[in-house]
Amino acid sequence: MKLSGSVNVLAAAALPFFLSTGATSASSIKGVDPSKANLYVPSSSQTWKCLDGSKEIPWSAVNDDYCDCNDGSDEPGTSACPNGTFYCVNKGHIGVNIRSSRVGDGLCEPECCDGSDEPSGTCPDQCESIGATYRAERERTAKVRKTGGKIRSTYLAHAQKEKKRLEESIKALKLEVKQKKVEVERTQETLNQLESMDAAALEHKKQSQEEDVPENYESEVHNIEGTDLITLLLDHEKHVTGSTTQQDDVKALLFSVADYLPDSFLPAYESLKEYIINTLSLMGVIPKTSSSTSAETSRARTAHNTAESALIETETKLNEDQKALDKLFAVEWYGKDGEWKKLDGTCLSKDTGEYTYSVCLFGSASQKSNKNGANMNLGSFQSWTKDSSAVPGSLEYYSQQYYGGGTKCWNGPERSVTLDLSCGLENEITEVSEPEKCEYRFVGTTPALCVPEQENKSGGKDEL
Ligand code: MAN
Repeated sequence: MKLSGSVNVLAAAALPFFLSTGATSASSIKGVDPSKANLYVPSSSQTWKCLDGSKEIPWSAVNDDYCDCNDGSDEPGTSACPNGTFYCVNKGHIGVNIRSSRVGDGLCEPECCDGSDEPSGTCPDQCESIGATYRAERERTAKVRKTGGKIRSTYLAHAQKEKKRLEESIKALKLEVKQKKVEVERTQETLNQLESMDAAALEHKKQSQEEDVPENYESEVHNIEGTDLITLLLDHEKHVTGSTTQQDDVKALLFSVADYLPDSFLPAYESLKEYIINTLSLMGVIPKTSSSTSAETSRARTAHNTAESALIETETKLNEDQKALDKLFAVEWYGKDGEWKKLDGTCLSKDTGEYTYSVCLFGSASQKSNKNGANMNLGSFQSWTKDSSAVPGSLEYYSQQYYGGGTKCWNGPERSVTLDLSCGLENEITEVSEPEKCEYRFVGTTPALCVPEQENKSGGKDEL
């Protein structure tokens, strides 16, 4: 296999079976990982113990191309043991362990760039150039990580600012709620007082006219509930007053009805009457004037309603701010440092020719036809990665977002998007594909993932 170009460089970095993490001096025994070199020493009687301690063999049996040890440790430099490993020194690049079954198979494995796993002369040693390209690439990504990290720290600062803003707002809103509750109580008390005064006045009026009530009227008004009140009142108007006018007469009629009602109907009647008068005046049937409910009572009721609405509005806002604060540093939302909050609602697009794909982070994703502008809903934010093995809060966890519940595909699932993210200087979508029908994959970059190297969980590397 020919080794050249950046693909092989990346493969050499990504594919190693084991990266060495041990000592830097190579063992004199072929294929031994430097971290185990001190274990490959003969006893005074020229014997050697398998690394699992299961057997003692002559020192000469080490790397004799015959497998003696169950753990394969006696053949680090040959392919004799199926379960053994071979260490490629890869001077100039990174030393790696490969499976010993690959030793002497005639293939030049990219990860063993020095060709030491094959007989001399089979594979060229390309570690110097591969190592140099690899280091240049690492340097570049380290730079991006560093610059991106600076952008990321502005995201963290944004979260802190947002935290402060919300905390202050919550404090002020709590105080406001307290004050508005007092106002609701105060207006309620005033209203109660005025209503009882109105009721007393009504009672007085009723008593003074009681003798005029027809004997059978009480039984008739028992049917008042559920009756079309307007019809009832207009009938009443015809029969009692003989009037057919629409304005003051309607009101006069409403007021006179109260005089004939039994006590138990008065409160319900009063509410209905006010409603009718208000409705009629709104419709322009009658002019807006006072009713038997005093103008003060109407004003008190309006004030109470206004106070109640204002309280509800403040309580809603308080609730919203409280929720926003809870989400700000929640691992499953904007991250334990709140680094994602800054990107909440940031929309990214990618034109692929046929469609323009978009995603508004933590919102929804769409697919817009460039031909006719038709927009397809690809789903809304459901969670960070769907890979349950990713530890919530880890870099891996934040490297993928899932958007689901989009427009249903004909004969298929609801449309959904998996957004794979990595560290980059820009917030952008770089690739879009549809690996399965109606299941889309967006690939993108963001500074939010540019964390310093030590926070990154990748394993140790031992460059030679
Ligand atoms: C539309 C688009 C495509 C999708 C088909 C499925 O044409 O949303 O991406 O594959 O519908 O029928």
